[in-house]
Amino acid sequence: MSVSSTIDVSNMRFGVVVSEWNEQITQSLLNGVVETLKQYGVKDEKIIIKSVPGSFELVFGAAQLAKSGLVDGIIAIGCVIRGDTPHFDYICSGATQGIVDLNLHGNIPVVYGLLTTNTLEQAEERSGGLLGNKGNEYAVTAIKMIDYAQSLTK
Ligand code: DLZ
Repeated sequence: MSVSSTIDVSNMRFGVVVSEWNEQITQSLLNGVVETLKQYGVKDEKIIIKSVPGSFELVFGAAQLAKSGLVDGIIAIGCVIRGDTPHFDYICSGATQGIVDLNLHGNIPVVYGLLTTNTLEQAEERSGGLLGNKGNEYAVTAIKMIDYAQSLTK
């Protein structure tokens, strides 16, 4: 995935909400996001990064950041790893539906950066390991979606 050179990122402000659970994974995803945003010319001062305790809190975190008016788009980063209880399903469905609702009812795009895996190894592979870093895709998606939103208001 890449961003067209016709897209101007200079007027874009990014919010990133990161979950502390499975921090080693979410920090790697965050690094992937920031690295890619900068690669496309986004300046540090245009990126606001906020932490929340777990993936379930991503929805509140993103909703409040959206309401603040400080950003044009948000990337919600979390990692849920399947355990022995149904907790995985509740957290995944709550966070996922919450992000869907924010996209449907809010004014700015919220990128779904929730990694849901069966094992820690699968999460490692996707956060800078053998299968790349999904954070790169989240950043590209955010740029494209902010461009989409801005194209309708100009
Ligand atoms: C409680 C919990 C569990 C068991 N697993 C995860 C996980 O794998 N990934 C994650 O981001 N958060 C987990 N949490 C915490 C919940 O997201 C949430 O923070 C708590 O239920 C408190 O609302």
